[in-house]
Amino acid sequence: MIPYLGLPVNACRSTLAQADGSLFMPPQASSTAPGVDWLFSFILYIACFFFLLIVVLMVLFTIRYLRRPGRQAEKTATHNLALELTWTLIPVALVIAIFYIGFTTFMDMITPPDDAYEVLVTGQKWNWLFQYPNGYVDSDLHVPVDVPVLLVMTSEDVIHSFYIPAFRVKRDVVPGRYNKTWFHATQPGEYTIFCAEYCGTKHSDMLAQCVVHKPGEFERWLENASNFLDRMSPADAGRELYKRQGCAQCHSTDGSVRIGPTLKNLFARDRPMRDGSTLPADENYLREAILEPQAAVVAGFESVMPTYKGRLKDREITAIIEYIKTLSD
Ligand code: HEC
Ligand SMILES: [Cu+2]
Repeated sequence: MIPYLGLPVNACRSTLAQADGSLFMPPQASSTAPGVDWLFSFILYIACFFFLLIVVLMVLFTIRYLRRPGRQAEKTATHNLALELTWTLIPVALVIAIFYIGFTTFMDMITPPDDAYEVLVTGQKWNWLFQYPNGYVDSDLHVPVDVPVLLVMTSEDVIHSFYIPAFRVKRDVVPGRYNKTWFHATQPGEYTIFCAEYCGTKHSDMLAQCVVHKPGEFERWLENASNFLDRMSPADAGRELYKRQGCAQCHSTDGSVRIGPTLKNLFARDRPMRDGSTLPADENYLREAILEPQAAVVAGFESVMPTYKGRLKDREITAIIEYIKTLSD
């Protein structure tokens, strides 16, 4: 990946494709985004105004009252009631206004509507998993446009932070507890999901897409995506699972080493283990590698693979194994 303005290119691409983002802001693609931006600009402009006012006066006064030869110190006023009231009451009114707008916007952002569509989110080193009400799991978040969506989020390992800049949504994802956030997407399109909490070496790769579907399309997508095991050959379904379950974050299929070993030419080869033994990579080996990754760790790799026990059904594991077989020549 080539860095572009500090972001990986594939993260930037979808952001750049959306015409209505400004130079400083991503597009406003959720119902709360305009309010958040308005408050941000309001505070920014106030800060700019007072910065200029103070600095300009400071410079003028420095010149005006500079000590010069032959000049006497002028008599200084003790106080000026009108001036003191002005510089107290105006800032007080501004601070109250900022608090009021900030507090009401924040309450809107953390109070999901009762009829929100619920998606379960799991953060893990280093990908996101999204589970829909019918049990289907995907590594991207798909949502309908114009429907409030509630995310119930937890982490498998360390603290992550779920962040969609285009929706102005950011919330920590903490192991051992559930954090919620919600949004109401207003424009169909694809928006990048980031992890905003440094969570280890591949933190910056912890990316996903939020696909906002046009009216009526979301149901069709979910129906299609959920039935893929029935519609496809095991090897094809295995390729889908490899992509959707986040295996691709850590395992390549082209021979290159990522966080884990490549899956290319893995099947039926002898695998060196960390403890010095050698295991043949047959079906049972692959099954155990997916369900009990800690049981036998491949030499030269960290034991960081999450277990998929309870998350993949037998049929799905079989499909993945069939797919891994097709990667051997
Ligand atoms: C967070 C990164 C990560 C994810 C996600 C991940 N793995 Fe792994 N995987 C590893 C690492 C690291 C190893 C090597 C260490 C070990 O054996 O535990 C490994 C080992 C393996 C092995 C044994 C490979 C060999 O060379 O013998 C298989 C098979 C495997 N993973 C399959 C999968 C599948 C299928 C998925 C998705 C369902 C997956 N992994 C998800 C990191 C990951
Ligand atoms: Cu993270």
